Amino acid sequence: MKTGVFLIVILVILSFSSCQQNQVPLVQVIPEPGFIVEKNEKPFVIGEHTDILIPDSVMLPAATFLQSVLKTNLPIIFTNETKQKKSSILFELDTELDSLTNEGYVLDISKSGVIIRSAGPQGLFYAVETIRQMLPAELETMPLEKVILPAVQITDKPRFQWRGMHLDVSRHFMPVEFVKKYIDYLAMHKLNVFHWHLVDGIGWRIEIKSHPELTDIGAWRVVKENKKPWQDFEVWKEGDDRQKYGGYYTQEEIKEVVTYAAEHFITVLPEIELPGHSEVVFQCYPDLVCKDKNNNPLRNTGVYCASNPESYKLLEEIIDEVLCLFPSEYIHIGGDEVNKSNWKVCADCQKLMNEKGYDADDLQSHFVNHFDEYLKSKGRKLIGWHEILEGELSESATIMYWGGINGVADYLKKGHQTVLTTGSHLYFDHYQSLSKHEPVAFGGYSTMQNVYEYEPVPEDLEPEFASLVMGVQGNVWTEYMENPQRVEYMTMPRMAALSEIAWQSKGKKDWEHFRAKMDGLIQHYDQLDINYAKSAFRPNIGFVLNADTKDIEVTIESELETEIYYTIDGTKPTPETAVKYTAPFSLSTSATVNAISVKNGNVMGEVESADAILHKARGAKVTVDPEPTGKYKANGGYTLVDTDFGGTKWGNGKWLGMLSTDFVTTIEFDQPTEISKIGYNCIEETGAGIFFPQELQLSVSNDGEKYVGLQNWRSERDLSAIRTSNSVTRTIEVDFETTSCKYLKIKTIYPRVPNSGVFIFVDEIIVD
Ligand code: NAG
Repeated sequence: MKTGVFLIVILVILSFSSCQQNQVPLVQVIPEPGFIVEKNEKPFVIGEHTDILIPDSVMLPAATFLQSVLKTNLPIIFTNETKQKKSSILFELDTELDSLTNEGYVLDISKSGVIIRSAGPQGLFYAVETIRQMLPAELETMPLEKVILPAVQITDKPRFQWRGMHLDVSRHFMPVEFVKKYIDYLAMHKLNVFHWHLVDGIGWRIEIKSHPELTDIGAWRVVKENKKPWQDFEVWKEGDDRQKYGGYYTQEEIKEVVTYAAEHFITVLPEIELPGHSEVVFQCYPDLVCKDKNNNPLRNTGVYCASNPESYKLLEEIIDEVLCLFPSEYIHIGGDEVNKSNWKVCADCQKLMNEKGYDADDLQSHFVNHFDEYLKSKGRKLIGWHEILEGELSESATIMYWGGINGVADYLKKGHQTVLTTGSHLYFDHYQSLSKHEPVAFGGYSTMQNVYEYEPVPEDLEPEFASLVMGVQGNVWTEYMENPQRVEYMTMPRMAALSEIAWQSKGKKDWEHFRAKMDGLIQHYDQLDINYAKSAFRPNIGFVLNADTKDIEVTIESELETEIYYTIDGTKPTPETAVKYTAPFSLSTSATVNAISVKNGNVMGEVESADAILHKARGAKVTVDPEPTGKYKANGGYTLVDTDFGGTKWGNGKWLGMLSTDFVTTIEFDQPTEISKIGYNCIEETGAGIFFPQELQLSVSNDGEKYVGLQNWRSERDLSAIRTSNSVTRTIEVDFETTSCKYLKIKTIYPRVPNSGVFIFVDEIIVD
């Protein structure tokens, strides 16, 4: 009987909510809750007589958090009553809700009050985070006269147990106050692991009482003129009067952070890098570097000597102190990018390798496994970057995978518990838009939408391997993040997209719904004064050539919802003076399109510009011989005359790339055409083996067979002096006497760089 009534209620509710389909949902929360039932009932008004009822002190953290969210002094009353009193907010621990896990909760709001239930205090806390996002953002900073909660029932629980964010405080030190703020942000997004990358080659940030040199020397470096502080570093020593940069956390501060995190149900995972990424350790203890056969120290490559007992002793002493500070089950031991060159020449390492029949990978495992055993003996577990799988790794070790999306399945098949910090999507030191206004970042490219759409468990992966995915994490390497503001810029709002992957059940993503929900969340960010990136709001100007009319169709869109205003007369757009973009439009003459995005009355980011160039070769037939290399084929020869320029990233799929070959581009006009110049657009990043052309040889023809030389262009640059680690674009302009032709041939000669493959990347070729 009861079940029957229950079913009818559900049906009524479902039919009621389906009538409401076109209305804005009452609950817009990130990450998306599991089930939301909107009740056909008046909302709950929190008033003077509202009490917060808790049967047990374990609910106190969630209850006090609710007080601070509501900015009221609602009394917290201890009660044995499990029934809800009128106008109360009742917290309940309900072990029968085990199926929800300790992190899940049921939030039941009716007009007479609120009941919050979970199997553990963490779930109660998350229910309050949900309430926080259901309330007006202004409440983040000031009390409101009337606080109303819609009548809904939410049943929610996370998909993954590990929902992490990492922060590298070695490359750039971040003050304790900011670390706590960062923890607040994690909690707000229902993330539960803070991976604290405390040490790396460039700076040691954790006080180790038995080895004070690590921070006395290792926490400070000299700021060099014209250098980022992390480049070409030199340690600072007492008495040096040059400007120093750095800092470290005392053990008291670390305890404070760990406690603060625990209050937010966040585990702090400390990372002590070994055996690599440790240059600074050997600046402190030069004697620990590997030695050659004459006992002379080798170069400091940042790698511990795997045969020296002192390496193990030092690390054990460090780890002992780390274990006293961090209660986390896992300890991260790094293990990435180990430069094994010293081991191959170190006399003692060679001896050890010969004795044991090891190669260099085995020696790495020998080192890592030692600490796996050590941590086990102390009741903890080891986790490390995926390179610790090189060699024979202990089966119990857990992996943090940071390769690209295509390698995930292979790593999971190796059979270890794994946290996915997939480099192609979850590296928040990578660029988040293609705008030239983005601050310099490490490289890479992963937009808000790329993060959101990332599905961590590969399709078709056998369940036994899929179940090894413990969760996901965003990594924040700070080589290019000099201060907290920059960290906020790179992590927010991508952290919101990460939280959806981490929390929401598989297959329930809905990008349009997420876009709409972000409106609410950014209002909270604004109130909290977070320096979040405007990248996902930037207007992206796209050109598509209409093959028939040869006009350019212009689209202007932003990833997240905004109002867009544009001009085509070169003036700066403002909401008052510019045209509001509503649909794609056509251009039949060249123009500069300038656009801005506006959200809640605020201009988001800079003016974005793009030149629509309706040149004479647009839409012509183009062949490229030989064909472009590998994946750098874009849309074939047509790419070069489609009026859509390659942009600032050579890997964005818009560029044609040719590896170590001269090549010929032939443009066939519809009819004989008078031309007098070309603009050849190319990109260079010599660090990635990409160079500008050495020479362009132009010739023309009217029958496509007999060609007459027209003009050559040659670079006079000294190649040995060229070093660019960031991409630079350039238009090579070649002018010549006006000539009429049906075919234009451009032979591109690549620069012969000794001992190196050379890529040429070319996109639009403008002909006028
Ligand atoms: C890798 C390094 C890291 C560096 C980062 C930049 C890992 C596990 N290792 O080269 O030290 O800061 O990428 O994206 O990411």
